[in-house]
Amino acid sequence: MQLTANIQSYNFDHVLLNAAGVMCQTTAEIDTVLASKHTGSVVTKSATLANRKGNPSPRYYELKNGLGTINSMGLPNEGFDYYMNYVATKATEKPIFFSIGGLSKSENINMLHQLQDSDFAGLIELNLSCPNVPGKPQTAYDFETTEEILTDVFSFFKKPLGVKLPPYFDIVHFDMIASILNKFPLAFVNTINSIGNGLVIDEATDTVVIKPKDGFGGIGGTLVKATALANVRALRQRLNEDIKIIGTGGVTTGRDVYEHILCGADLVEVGSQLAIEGIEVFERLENELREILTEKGYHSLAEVRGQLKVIS
Ligand code: RRO
Repeated sequence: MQLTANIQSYNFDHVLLNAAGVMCQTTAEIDTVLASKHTGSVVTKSATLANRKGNPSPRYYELKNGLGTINSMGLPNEGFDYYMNYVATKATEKPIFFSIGGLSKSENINMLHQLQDSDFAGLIELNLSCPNVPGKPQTAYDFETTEEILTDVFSFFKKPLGVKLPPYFDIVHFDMIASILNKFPLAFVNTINSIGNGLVIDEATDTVVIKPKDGFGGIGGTLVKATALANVRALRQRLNEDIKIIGTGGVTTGRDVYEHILCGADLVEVGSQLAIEGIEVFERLENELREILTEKGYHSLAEVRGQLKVIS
């Protein structure tokens, strides 16, 4: 059974990887994801030029009944040079996604120049959707700024680059973001980041469950699956076919992975459930996915990708 995918000349032997932010801040964590026999790749924690401690704790919480998670980590990371040093010294067959999440356009351009001039031979993910840095909006909700940034980036950047998008909730917004993204030679888009600025309340104490921003934070896991599938599907229907899609959001079972692929995902990322279950999640999800494919008589993911049916 082939569970493979490709983005440009990069081949992935497995369809699953972590979502940026989960199990990828330190070299030990990145190594753990890479070493799994059931991952196709790893994405590193979104980097800023300088290292950051992030927001005060508590800043992550698991909702009851497997509903998902809320986080307001605030972009804690070891700094750009740390991840550059990692990819420069790590020998691996798996292509690596290097995620950057600068706090300004110039910070992102600075990091991209350094990546361009380096020997890094993997893929780059530009995070335009962090919901948790106080005072900083989620860039990709501002269509004009998004186009301006991509215009500047592609004026010099030649390596394979994708963008991490926030969830959209309006058909016209799907049209608008897709028409902008289609102007650029993007290798991929990754959809969705967490649903920004949700609020979760502790039943026993009537108190918010995380400290930053008085409790507002990004929602992930089961609660966001329908939104994630809609974004994967809507973008697959609108983007140039050479822009691949990484589906992220609400994956807790092999069936969820299968549904992302039905909607058109090339690779599928696991965030909340990886945080909850640990590295073993990839083996379970891959086994569950294989079972579904076998039961339905498929021999590869290529037969499933984008084949969602609608009611005529
Ligand atoms: O670090 C975070 O708070 C964070 C980031 Br950068 C992001 O892109 N998405 C998210 O849910 N949390």
